[in-house]
Amino acid sequence: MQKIEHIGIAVKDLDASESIYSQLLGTTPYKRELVESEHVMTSFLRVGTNKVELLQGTNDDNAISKFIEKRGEGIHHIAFAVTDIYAEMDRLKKAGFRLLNEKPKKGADNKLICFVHPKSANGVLIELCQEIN
Ligand code: CMX
Repeated sequence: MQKIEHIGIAVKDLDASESIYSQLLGTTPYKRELVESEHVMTSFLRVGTNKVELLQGTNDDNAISKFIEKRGEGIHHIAFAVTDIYAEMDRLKKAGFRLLNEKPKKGADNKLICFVHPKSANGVLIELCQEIN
């Protein structure tokens, strides 16, 4: 894996959190993007070569709202950049990690993504992401 690409933070109110993280990081979000398949609205801020992704659920039944209901707002996942997501998925599967996707799917910010179950990684939801060229 190359580096931490972004850290995903589950929030209740995207407008309010954009304001908090803009102040905190001294920058403004460079994009908002709806991930329709996941029912989440995302907002991205750059911090050096990494990013912070703020996530808010857009309906009553999505991973972010469920997470907040159970655990409150906070760090939802850590995403690692990979150059060959198929090879990494194969490597992790063979090593016994529980992948949440059979095949990579289209994620926010022009990425192919795959999640690894938090029970496989000491309680942390892991995302693999590969830039789509
Ligand atoms: N980080 C750490 N632990 C988490 C978690 C997270 N983000 N989400 C859930 N969990 C915990 C639950 O609290 C639960 O813990 P306990 O058993 O100790 O109570 C455990 O994981 C398993 O929960 P589950 O009932 O099997 O599964 P859930 O229905 O809670 O779903 C998960 C959890 C990770 C499988 C599901 O959220 C998922 O498939 N996530 C991937 C997709 C996603 O997160 N999409 C939103 C982001 C999209 C984007 O970045 O664009």
